[in-house]
Amino acid sequence: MQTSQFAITEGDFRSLFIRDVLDGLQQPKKSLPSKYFYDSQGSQYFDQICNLEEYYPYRTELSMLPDVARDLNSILQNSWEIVEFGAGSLVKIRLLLQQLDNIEHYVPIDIAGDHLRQASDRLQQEFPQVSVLPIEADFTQPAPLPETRSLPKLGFFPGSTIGNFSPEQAQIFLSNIRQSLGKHSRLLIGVDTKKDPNVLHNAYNDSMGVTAAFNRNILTHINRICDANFDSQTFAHYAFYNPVASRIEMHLISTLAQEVNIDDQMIAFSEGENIHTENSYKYTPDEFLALAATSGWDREKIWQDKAHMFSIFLLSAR
Ligand code: AVJ
Repeated sequence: MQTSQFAITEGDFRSLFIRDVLDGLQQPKKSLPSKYFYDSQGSQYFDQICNLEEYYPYRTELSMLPDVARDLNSILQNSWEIVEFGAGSLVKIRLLLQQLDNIEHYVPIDIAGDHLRQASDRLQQEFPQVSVLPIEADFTQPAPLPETRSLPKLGFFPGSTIGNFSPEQAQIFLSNIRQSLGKHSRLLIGVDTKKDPNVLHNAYNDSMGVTAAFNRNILTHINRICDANFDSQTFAHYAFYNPVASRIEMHLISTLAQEVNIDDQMIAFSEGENIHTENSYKYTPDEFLALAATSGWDREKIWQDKAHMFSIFLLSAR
């Protein structure tokens, strides 16, 4: 398999990482970009989160995909190309490819290049009739798609990852992919729904403390890459549902006054000061459709599980 021409070097990654971290921590209200949860340890914690009883989104979406794929197979006529944003371990795409007869190309985009290439090689062997064309890139940045025969494109964005963007950022992202996927494209997107706030709360406050470890691991990741000296045990995991903003907020709260060195800078924390590490927005189906409509995407079909814990939308480009 070829290496992508868009691959970024380790040095680039480190300097962008340091710049993002210092930008976030030098604001009066400290924050960190949630994409930095995902080093290999963080990806392992995330996999553990997906297996938790309290964390319903992953298993609910997974259980819906076989039905979605069956319905989709009668909608998608002729040849299609699937482009997946933030493809991870390529688990969900299998449930689609098992039932879709008309997929010629599959283009998974993910920032974790080695992991992506290994998973792509395995997928290629399982589905020899589909050309698997991985791209190592940060899917939040516009990146050129491979020059393939001009097939109509189905974007795939599962997991409610869209919830990590603010509604304004989500609108920009959806418009951008509407542009890059082109005319006649469609988008299959998984979105977490609004529900009993106690259920939402528990999904981000699991009894085993896996989400807490996942949250704190962002500091360990910063230590390793940015030459920093966070003591992650001095930060408390704090996650709650904010019904006014329609989002789960995750924070790390310093339990003492302390100073932390990052690269050649010093960042001071007072006791009780927070770092905002993640938002996870929740949408009613109508709210999400209204947002998508402002980005050039029209409703084609909606699937929901019986308990309305999760929603999957098929949108078509206007
Ligand atoms: C991968 C972004 C969908 O927001 O629910 C899980 C990440 N954070 N537990 C989410 C996450 C804390 C997850 N997404």
